Amino acid sequence: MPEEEEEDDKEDETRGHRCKKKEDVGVAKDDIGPCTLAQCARYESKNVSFAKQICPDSKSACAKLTCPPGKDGLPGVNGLNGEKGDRGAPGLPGIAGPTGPQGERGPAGPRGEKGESGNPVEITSLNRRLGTLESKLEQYAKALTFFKDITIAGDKIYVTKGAQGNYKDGKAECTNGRGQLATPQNALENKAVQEIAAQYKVFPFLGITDIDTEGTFRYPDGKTISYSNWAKGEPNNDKGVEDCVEMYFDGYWNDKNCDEKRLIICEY
Ligand code: MAN
Ligand code: CA
Repeated sequence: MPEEEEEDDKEDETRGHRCKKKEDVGVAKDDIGPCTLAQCARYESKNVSFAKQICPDSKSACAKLTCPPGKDGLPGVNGLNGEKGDRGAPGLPGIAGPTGPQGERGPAGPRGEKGESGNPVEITSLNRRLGTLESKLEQYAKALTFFKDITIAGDKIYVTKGAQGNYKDGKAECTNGRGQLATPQNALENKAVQEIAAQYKVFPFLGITDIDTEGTFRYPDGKTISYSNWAKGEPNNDKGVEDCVEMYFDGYWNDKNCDEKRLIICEY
């Protein structure tokens, strides 16, 4: 090793640093340390450009001993693409869509609990009015039944004035009185009409005919009958002229010519 360089190394060791030799220039800048004034002068005298790399402002600042790091180089060329990464976590939920159309009505909910009992004062008042109505009704019933031409059968009330007429007259008589010809629709009602007929000793006409369609008997509202009590062999539309219905004293029915005169019994 030449003497000069041994001297350099020695001096470096006393300062705790190692100054770069010419051949080391170009290594990472972190390896470039401070220079002594003597080193700078010596390097400068040998090779100005080298000295400036070690001590860029060697003419004056090299005396301050610090060689600043070089500037960053240009970025290198991009590397090759890496391998495809793992699938990422799901993204955040998107924005809610517009409101849909209204759904169908759901089933009825369960029955609620029984409510509290009503105001006792109101109930007392209602009970008093109900009692008044009941006794008034009883009074009317007594007055009407005294004349024996009113019969109550279930939900129906049968009334007669004892008058007679053909079907057309009887129908008009009853509808004028805001009722209709007697149309018994069960055995109880049939019996009530039968008793009135027996009492007056005249067969009545019922509010039932097959005037619209032969063989199809209907009530005044046009509905087909749901109850009948035909006598044996009836209805037979005798001589093709029997569209009305009379009741015998035994309660059985016979289809009969509407022009005959019969007892008029109305129902309410
Ligand atoms: C007999 C039967 C009845 C019919 C009458 C007519 O009694 O044939 O069906 O309605 O005669 O008067
Ligand atoms: Ca007949």
